[in-house]
Amino acid sequence: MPGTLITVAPTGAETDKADVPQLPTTLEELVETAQRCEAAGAALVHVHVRDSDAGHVPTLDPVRLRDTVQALREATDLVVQLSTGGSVHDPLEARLTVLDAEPDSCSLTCGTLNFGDDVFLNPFPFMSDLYVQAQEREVVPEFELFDLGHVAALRRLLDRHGLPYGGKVHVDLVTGVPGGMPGTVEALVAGVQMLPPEVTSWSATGIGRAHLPVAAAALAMGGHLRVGMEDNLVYARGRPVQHNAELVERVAGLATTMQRPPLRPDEARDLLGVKERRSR
Ligand code: KMH
Ligand code: ZN
Repeated sequence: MPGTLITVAPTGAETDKADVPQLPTTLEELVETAQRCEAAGAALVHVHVRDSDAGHVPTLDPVRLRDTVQALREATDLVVQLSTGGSVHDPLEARLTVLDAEPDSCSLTCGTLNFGDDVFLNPFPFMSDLYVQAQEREVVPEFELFDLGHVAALRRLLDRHGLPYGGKVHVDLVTGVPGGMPGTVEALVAGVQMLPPEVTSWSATGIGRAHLPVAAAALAMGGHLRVGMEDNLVYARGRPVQHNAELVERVAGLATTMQRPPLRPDEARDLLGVKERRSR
C-alpha cells in the first residue's frame, strides 16, 4: 500500500478568532502553522484566508489570496489548495475568482447541503463552471463529498467534462457535518464503495469527535487523511487543540504504525497530478 497523504486544514471559515485565539488567521500565523505541519508530516494545506485587519473574518479578497499562496510557496513545499467553498455567506461569483490566485489545487464541493443552521450552496451549474475553469487554468480540484448524493454528482461532472487537469481524480469524503453524511465508519464505507472508477485517490475527514475513528478507518481502507482546526478543535476530552501540528503529528504516528507513513510534498504532487508552479 502507498504512503499516506496528510492534508491539514488549519483555519476554516466557521470559527471566530475571538472564541479560539490559537486559530491561525494572520498570514504570519498561517505560514508558521504550515511550516510546523509540514515538519510533522503534512503534504497539502487547505487554506481559508481571514482579514486580520477586520476582526479576522473570512475573506476572498484577491490580493490577500494571492499573497497567501505566494507566502506559503516561499516558506514551504506543501501543495497549496485554496478553498472555493469560502464561508456559507460568500456569493458564488466571488468563490469562482479564487482561481485567479493560481493555487496548485482548489476544493470543489459536489453539491448543496445543510451546514448546521446554514446552507452551503453548490448548484450544479456553479460546480460545472468551477470544474471547467480549473481545467483551463491547470489547477487540480479536490472534490469534497459531504453526502452520498455528492458522489453521484461527481459522476455527472466527469461524464460531462472529462478528467480534471493532471488526469488524476482525488476526492475527500467529509463526514460528520450536521446536514451531511454522519461521521461513522459505515457512512465512510458506503461513500468509498460508490466512488467512480476514475477516482485515483481518496481522503477522509471526520468533523469533531469523528476525526479519530474516521482517520483510523480510512487508513485501514487504503485512504488518505485530512485533519486540522477547520474540522476539529478538541484534541481529547477537556483538552482544546493548541496548534494544528498536534493533530498532524498524531495521525502521522498512526499512519506510520499502520505501515503507511506520510507522503512527502513531492510524492503528493505526483499522486495528485499537480503542476509545478514553484520558481525554485
Ligand atoms: N466553509 C464551508 C461552508 C471548502 O473549503 O471547500 C465550506 C468549506 C468547503 O469549508
Ligand atoms: Zn474548507
